[in-house]
Amino acid sequence: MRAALVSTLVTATTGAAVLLATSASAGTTLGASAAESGRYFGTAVAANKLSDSTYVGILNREFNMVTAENEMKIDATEPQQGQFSYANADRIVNHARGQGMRVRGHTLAWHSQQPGWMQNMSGTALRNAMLNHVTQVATYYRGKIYAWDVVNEAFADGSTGARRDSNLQRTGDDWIEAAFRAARAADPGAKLCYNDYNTDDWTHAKTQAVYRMVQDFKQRGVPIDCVGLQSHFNSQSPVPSNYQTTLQNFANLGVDVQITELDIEGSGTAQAQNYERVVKACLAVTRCTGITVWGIRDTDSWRSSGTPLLFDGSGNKKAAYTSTLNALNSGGSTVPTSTTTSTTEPTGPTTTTTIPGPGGCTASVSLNSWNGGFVATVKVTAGSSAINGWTVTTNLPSGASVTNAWNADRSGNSGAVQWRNVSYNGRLAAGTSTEFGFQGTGSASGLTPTCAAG
Ligand code: 9MR
Repeated sequence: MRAALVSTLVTATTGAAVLLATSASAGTTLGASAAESGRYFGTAVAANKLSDSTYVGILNREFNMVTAENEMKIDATEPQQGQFSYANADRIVNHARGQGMRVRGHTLAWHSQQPGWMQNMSGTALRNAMLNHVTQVATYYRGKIYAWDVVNEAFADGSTGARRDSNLQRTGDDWIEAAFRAARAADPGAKLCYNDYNTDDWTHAKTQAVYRMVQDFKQRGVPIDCVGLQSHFNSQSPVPSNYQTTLQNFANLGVDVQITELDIEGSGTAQAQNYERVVKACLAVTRCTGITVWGIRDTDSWRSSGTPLLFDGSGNKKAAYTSTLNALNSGGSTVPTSTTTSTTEPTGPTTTTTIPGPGGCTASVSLNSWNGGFVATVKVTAGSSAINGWTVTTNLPSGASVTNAWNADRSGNSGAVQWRNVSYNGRLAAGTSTEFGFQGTGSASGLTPTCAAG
């Protein structure tokens, strides 16, 4: 059930109009309640449980984001070098999309769950094999993934703040940024995340090390859009008192923050209160855009003996479910969403403008049409922060196709066409613009471009 929305048009300090939505009534499921503040609520899904009706009933009712628990890992998708296997991952992606849920991709490059052939590789051969894997898998799922965990768990635990030793790390420190660049090239529309555990406590050396890497990537223009905090908690690793500080500090680097694998061992009121703290911390941080729990029922968990999830083994809602739902319904910051306004002048060009949140970009199109063809000029404008690159998506109506383009790299020529900046027009200072254009056949009326920075 979607609550009615009360919309307020406000003017941000930059002068850009931002549409804020406020909830007028509480949601009754995790996904619907999270959506009221512009967030998602997701779960890890195992393909072999999609035939379990209790499991699927809860999945379809409560969640609006899905992560494949194991099916998109390297050993699953490339079991033999160069032979890709997507059947189980596709079952999850197709189920999610069929239910209108989005998908987080997990994971393209990781020291663990490598197929045997990759475990035995090193040096340039491994680097190339890793980049080929990233490219192939991200290309196969292009347009279907909301966010990719491009690199998972690349930092060591403990007090050193060093990279984790692995065959991938031994190919050179730049393996992480190389993976991100390959992922961006393969799927410019997906948000690209770095994902790790034990990065929840702001004072930990590992948290600081990941923070410095993300800061460095942003400064050098390495494409990164989000940081995933896995957030596996138990008595040895409790929810830290500075958890919200950690989320906020990452967000302040200009990336989204996502809680990607949440589970909290325990039971009863104590567990319920811990879930409430985590949810409220996310809601307090504007760029904390969603929460994923690592499984549905306690019996589905990788740590089932710790009963760390929101539903018991029979699928009943636990106290932790209720506290999570109540926390989602308690208000909090609203994630700035891109909103679209459109004006049509019957005799002149059509102009459509997308208004971004801070740090994003807008795209507007001016269309000159004739019977059977058109020229579109697209203006890309940075939001309230400078951007290092942009990707614009234009959904062409059926029958329309692109014949010629300038000032942008293109993928596709019909349907959802994606446009990526070229070398000379990716960097835009706050509020400044650049233009690219294309010519096509058919009709492009009603074109509403969207823009993603990064
Ligand atoms: O939940 C996953 C479990 O089924 C697998 O056996 C395990 C193998 O590595 O991976 C689990 O998921 C992990 C995730 O991919 C990365 N972060 C830690 C998760 C829990 O181990």
